[in-house]
Amino acid sequence: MTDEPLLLRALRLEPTQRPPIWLMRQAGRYMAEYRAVRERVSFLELCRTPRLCARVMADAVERLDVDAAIIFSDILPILIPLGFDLDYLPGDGPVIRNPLRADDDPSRVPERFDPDRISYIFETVAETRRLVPREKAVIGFAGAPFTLASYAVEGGGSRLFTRTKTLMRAAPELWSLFMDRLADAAAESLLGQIAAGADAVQIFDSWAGALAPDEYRRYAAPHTERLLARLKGKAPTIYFCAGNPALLPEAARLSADCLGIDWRVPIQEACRVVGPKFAVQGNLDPAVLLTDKKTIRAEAARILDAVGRRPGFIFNLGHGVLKETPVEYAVELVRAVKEFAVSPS
Ligand code: 1CP
Repeated sequence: MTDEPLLLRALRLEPTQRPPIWLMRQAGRYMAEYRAVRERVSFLELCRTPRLCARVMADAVERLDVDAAIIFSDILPILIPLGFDLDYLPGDGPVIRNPLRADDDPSRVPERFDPDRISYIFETVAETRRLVPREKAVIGFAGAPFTLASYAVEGGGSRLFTRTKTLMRAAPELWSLFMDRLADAAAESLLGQIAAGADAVQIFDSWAGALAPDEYRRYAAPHTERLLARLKGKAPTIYFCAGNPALLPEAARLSADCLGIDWRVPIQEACRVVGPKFAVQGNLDPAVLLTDKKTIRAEAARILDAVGRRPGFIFNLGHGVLKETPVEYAVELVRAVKEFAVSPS
């Protein structure tokens, strides 16, 4: 199949002529087209309008000429059907007005998750698939249980995660019940996205790095594995566990197909730690995209050289595109990766 997305071959660890590339947060505030859409609609309205989500992502994919479109959505709206009152405040990010607390009754955690309440996410996948060329992969996504729980317990973004860490220790049964429900909700979301046409799915564990390895093993990993187990055989999975390189050996025990690597660890070191079983995705520091074209090219070449001919490498940033990023610098990165990889220096 000639139009099979390069990303899918890399996820199966098959040799590819060059590594596929896409960028986390490739559609967002750094793009004027996105800012224009957001002048007209709130962020939640945007997430609930599949036609606009697909347009925003398809335009970004065309502009950057990346190999994959992640759907335009967010990890947090899944909390709404679980009874959380979610809002996004301009400039301040997400807030949850009724966070889960350690002394809450376990009956507050709904017994089952109704995927019909997030059907707009499935429609976004289908619309995105229609707009994006066949040879580019469409990636669905969800938050990992720990990262979702951190928002539901803190009531929004956090730096220290003190309430979350207190709840998981003070009320381990409530924690475990809630984490299982989040894993089930994320599984329902991702299975629906796969049914709607997602070629692969990514699980974002953006804040797992707040945990030490033994805490991660006890309080987070089993629930992430519960989620991954439900996706086995349905579509390839990418697990992005950010913020703490000491967690990589733990992540490498999970049954994902690919591990996302953040910018805090040299890519060759990450490849060594995770071993040959996993595809690997990463890990250019997004701050490099604020420098200049020469530096961007040099840093991209450094990563490609370090990875060498390892099968199953997907070029990406080590975290999302920063909002100050000049779009032409992101375009330059994609161009550089495609050129270097075909004719290595
Ligand atoms: O217009 C705006 O101000 C909204 C900003 C914004 C955007 C563009 C938010 C609010 N979410 C998104 C889109 C988004 N979120 C995508 C879309 C696709 C893309 O362009 O690549 C994805 C994949 C996400 C995932 C997401 N949301 C994560 C995981 C990835 C990461 O960045 O670590 C997290 C942690 C969130 C929560 C969230 N949603 C929005 C913000 C500003 C945040 C982070 C807040 C915080 O720091 O806690």
